[in-house]
Parts: sequence; C-alpha cells; structure tokens
Amino acid sequence: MNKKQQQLDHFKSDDSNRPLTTNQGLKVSEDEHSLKIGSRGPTIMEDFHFREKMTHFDHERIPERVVHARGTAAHGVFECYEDASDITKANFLSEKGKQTPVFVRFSTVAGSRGSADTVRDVRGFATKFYTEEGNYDLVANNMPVFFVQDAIKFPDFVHAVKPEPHNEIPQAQSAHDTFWDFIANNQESAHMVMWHLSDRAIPRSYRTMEGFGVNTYRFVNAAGQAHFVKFHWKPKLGVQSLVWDEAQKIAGKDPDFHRRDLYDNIEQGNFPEYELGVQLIAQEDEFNFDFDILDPTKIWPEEEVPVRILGKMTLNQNVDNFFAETEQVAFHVGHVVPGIDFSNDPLLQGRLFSYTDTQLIRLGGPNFHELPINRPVCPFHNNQRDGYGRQTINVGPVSYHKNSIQQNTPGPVSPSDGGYEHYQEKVDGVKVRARSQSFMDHFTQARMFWLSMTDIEKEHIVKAASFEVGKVARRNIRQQVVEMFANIDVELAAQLALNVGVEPPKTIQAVETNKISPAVSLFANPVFTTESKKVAIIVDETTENVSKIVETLKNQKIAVELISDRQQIIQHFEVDHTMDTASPVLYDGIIVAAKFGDPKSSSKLNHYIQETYNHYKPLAFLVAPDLIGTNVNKGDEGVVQTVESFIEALRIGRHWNRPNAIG
Ligand code: HDE
Repeated sequence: MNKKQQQLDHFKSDDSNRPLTTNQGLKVSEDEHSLKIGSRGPTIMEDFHFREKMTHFDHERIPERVVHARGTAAHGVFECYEDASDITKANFLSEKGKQTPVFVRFSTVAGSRGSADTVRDVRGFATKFYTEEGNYDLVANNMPVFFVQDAIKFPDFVHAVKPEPHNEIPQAQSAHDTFWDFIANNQESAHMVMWHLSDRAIPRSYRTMEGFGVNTYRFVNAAGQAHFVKFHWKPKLGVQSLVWDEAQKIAGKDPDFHRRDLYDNIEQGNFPEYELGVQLIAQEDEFNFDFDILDPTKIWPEEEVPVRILGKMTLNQNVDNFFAETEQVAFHVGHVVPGIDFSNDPLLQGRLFSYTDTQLIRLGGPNFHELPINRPVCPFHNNQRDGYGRQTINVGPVSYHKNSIQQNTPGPVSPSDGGYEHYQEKVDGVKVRARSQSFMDHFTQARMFWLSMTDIEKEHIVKAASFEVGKVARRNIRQQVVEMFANIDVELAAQLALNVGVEPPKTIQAVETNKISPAVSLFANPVFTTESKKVAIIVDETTENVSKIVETLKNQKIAVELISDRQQIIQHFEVDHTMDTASPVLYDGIIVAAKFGDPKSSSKLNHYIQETYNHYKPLAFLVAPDLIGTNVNKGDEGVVQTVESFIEALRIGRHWNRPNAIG
C-alpha cells in the first residue's frame, strides 16, 4: 500500500454493523418517525435528531466547478523510467523505478455535474502527484492548444460556451449561437476550434485519450539550467474515438458511458496506462521557431521538438467515495515542486490565480488542503492558522515568523536543501495591456492541423462543423464563421457555406502554408489492439458453442456481454442484457449468433446490426439473419462470418470503407 493510501485509510469509516448514532455519538433508538404530539399531531422543535439529520441533508451540496463540473477520478501510481536530473531536479523524476502515488480526475468542460459524458467537448485530464517534496499538479486537457491566449478572456469564452443565460439552453453543447459568435469574433480560437471539431472531441474512453499540459512551463536542473517544457500523456491503448451519431445516442442510452468504462475496467484489473513525455526547448532557442513558444494557441510540432518519455502512470484503484475524493479534490497549476517552474505564457499566468481562488468558494474556505484527498504525503508546517473547518490543532504560542520563542521555526529551507526557488528570469519592460505581435498569426497552425488530417478525419470535421454551425439560428453568425474558416481552407469554408445555407466565402486565399504535423492525426497513427474492447454476442436457444465463443474472445482480453430477447439462461450462461436494456452503441463490435423467430425480436436484432454497420464497427454473422429493411452489405469491410476474423476486425477498430454506411 502506498503512502497516500495509508494516509487515506486513517480517514475511512466503515459503518456496517455499527449502531446508529447522532453526530455527537448519541445512540439513536428510532429513525423513521419525527417527534410529535400524538401520532397525528405536529412535529416539535425539541426533536434534535430530526433537526440534525435534516440540516445536514439541507447542506449536502457544494457549488459545482464553474468549468469541468462533470468528471470522474481514480487512484494510481507513477513510475519513473529513467533519471531525468539532466533536465529537472524534481525528485519524483530522479530515479529509474521510483514510484509516486497519483490521483487523476478526467472531465468534460462545458456541462453541469449531471450532464452526459459523450458530448462534443474538450476533456480535462488533471493529475495530482503526491511526491516526497509536496504535491505536484499537472492540470491538462486532451487537446494541446486553447481557445484564448490571455486568461482575462477566459470568463468571456466560458460564458459563450455555457448554456445561454436567458433560458439555460443548451446543456453541454457548443452547437449554439453564443459559442460560434464568440469564435467568429475572437479568431485566436481558430486553431483550437479545429481540434474541437475533430474526433478528439468525442473520445471512445478516458483510457484512450492523450493529455497535454497546453501551457509552456519550465524545467530547471540542480545546476540552475532551464528548458521550456510542454507536457504530454500518451495512452498505451492508443487514441480511440467515437463517431458523432454514436456519441449522441450514447448520451441518452448511457450518460455515464466514460465514467462506467473507467470504473469497470479498473474493477476488472484492466488498469489504464499512460506514458508521461516532455518536449523541451533550451532557453537560448526561445526565438528560433516560426511561432511564439509562449502562445497557448500553438503546438510545438512533435516532428520539430520530439517527445522524450519519462515514465508511466497506471490507474489501479477506484475511489471509495465519490464526493470525498473526486468532488473535493482541488487541483492548481501553482502546485509545483523544485525543478518545475512557469513561463510567461499569459494564459498560465492567469491560471496561477484562478485555481486557488475557485477552491475558496467551492470548498468553502482556505483549509481545503486539509481534506484527505488534498493532503500532501510529506509533512507540512507553516504559520497559517484558523478559518472555516480547520482540522489541525497547531500547538504552542507561535504563529508568526520571525520568532525567538521557537528558534525561528518553522523556518525557510535553502534551495540546496529542497527549498523552492523561482527561476531567476530577467524581465524588463513597459507596463502595458497588450498582446505581443508574435501571437497574432491565428491561422497557420489551424491550416497545418487541417492539412495533417486523413481524408476521413477531414470528412468528420466538415460534418462536425456543419452540425455545429447548422444549429446556429442567426444567419449573420453562420456567415461570419464561414469567412473565418476561409482563412484556414477555402474549400472547407465553401462546403460549410453550402451545408449551412449562407453565401460562399469572400476570401479566396487561405493563409499560406504547406506545413504538416502527422503526429496530430489520429488515423495516421492507429494503434491496433483488442485489449479491453467490449463486444456483445447476441444469443438465443439455438446458439451453438456459447462457451467456446466467449472463451476465444476473453483470451484476447476482450470484454464480453451476452444479449438476448429476454433475461434467460443460455447454456449455463445468464445473459447480461436484453436487446432493450442494452444498445448497439455501447459496444465496440457485435457478434450475431441468434435468429429469433418472432418478428419483433428480429426487427430489434436488425436495429443492432444496422447501427453497428453504420458506425463502422465489426460485425460477425455466425448465423445468417434476414437483413430485410437494412442497408447492410455483407461483403463490406469488417463484416465477417467467423469469430477469428471478427477478432482481427476488432483489432483494427473502425472500418471506414463501407459505402452504404450513414453514421
Ligand atoms: Fe482550467 N480551470 N482554466 N484549464 N481546468 C478549472 O478550477 C482556468 C485551462 C483544467 O478536475 C477551474 O478547480 C482559467 C487550460 C482542468 O478538478 C478554474 C483558464 C487547461 C480542470 C479554471 C483555464 C485547463 C480545470 C474550475 C485560462 C488545460 C479540472 C474548477 C486562463 C491545460 C480540474 C477548478 C479538476 C478547472 C480556470 C484554462 C485544464 C476556474 C482561468 C488551458 C483539467 O480555476
């Protein structure tokens, strides 16, 4: 058990087989009836038990996060691959095999706490490393750039993407007027919008997403040498995504799709793994790029600045209590350890204020660091005192520095003994409200992203843009957005104009660049695997060899569920779902091993087949169903007749070459 788990154990309470008491420890003899005058009479004030129970309940809610409200989290461990002391003095990166406990929270950005998981959105990927030198938080997203360049614009951006204030519609969507109005009028968003319209915005699971620190940080080694650094998480399972029609349907069929996937896989021992990588730019190379390395709307193309892998994180334990851990965890980009420092990236500078500030309202005061999930595993001492919910009982008369009563303790520690020292950057300038000219090119990398996409990804972006902008009621906004896209690609803009019913763009020349970065494409870098993919076998009384099929799939680490027309036992297997309680959109592939005699069941089966086909997923027919009323073409890619060929098709994932599919 690691240090964090040992610490958390002290706070855990198992209430089973315990007598019921009040919060004051008084045993309670009756918990279903309030104290009344006569069994039909009024309740009386004297009922302290009722009042305590009801008051606690009335105060159970805290404000949800203003962004990233919807999320889920897990514990794990980070293991360092190699001594990275040439680039950073961070102790948790100093030794091969060194292990550090971590807690990770994944999230969507725009929706409320109860919104669906599979909406089109950026995903948060925040990691707390409980290091021996204090907590280090890497607060990342699954896309490497951001919508705005200066933190002062963040409230405007968030107001625009959130539900519109007059009617609080739409929930967890960017497909509405205020979002696209913001984009058209704040064109620094152009690059991020391309990522937002791409398949990255509809991940298959939290286990199959990259993470990016977005902002430019600094690594400093023991000799005081610094590098600019960008952080990356690379999932071992590769990056996998949904298709849009499927994502929308999952939002209804299982709004907890991503939360459930993470929880179930960790319970089953399929621990998600991600490698931590860094891109490094030496201090002296700061100005050697055709973009400003402090601009958070720019990537450092991996082909130009390679990613150096430093270690691996494994998520291996679910939380015991969602509120205590997932809801109360408080991340902050300013939680750093010696060896990790900041740059002047204007988005990062503003974030350094916002994260603590937001915890004060959300967690009700300045003592949130004492909550079990937020406590460092190393000792912490200072002269801060009091405040709401203070738990530490600091003893003695001294709560100030400097002092003689306590030999000037707790006292500062020199950098050579681990005291944090800010990188001594020389800064010289005029106090201005302005943005550097070097931040003004909003389209070159947006076009680079577009040019780096495969044809299928391009098709998805056009479809996504047509959907999103098509939902914008105001024609002038649709027109403005089309004009903006023309700077990225004229054909893309013209196609969009046609689809959303506005004039073709006036701009006839996009920004000039032929640069590409193949690393940003998902489909150019596929990872072929069957690992922990989820498959449904549709069975009935006539299905042969159920156990053999199940075993063959499980041998390939595939998760299997049996589905039938009703809850029943088929060859000793209890089916997991009926065709009504499950849905084809919840699986990575379907094996059809039943025919069903009655027309209702066969038409449900055809719905399963049709949807799986339309979403380009593997489909095996072990029996020959009647496909009347479907557009399924049995000769198409990924439509197979044996379990073995199904496994191969599943390894590939989506089969895009299906001319009839309409997903
Ligand atoms: Fe955040 N962000 N953010 N953000 N962010 C919050 O902090 C903020 C940005 C990110 O699971 C808030 O505790 C500003 C970029 C994640 O608890 C808040 C700016 C990136 C999470 C806040 C940004 C992120 C947050 C809301 C622009 C990717 C969820 C609740 C200047 C690198 C953490 C909270 C969790 C949460 C402010 C931009 C990632 C309000 C001002 C860029 C993953 O403090």
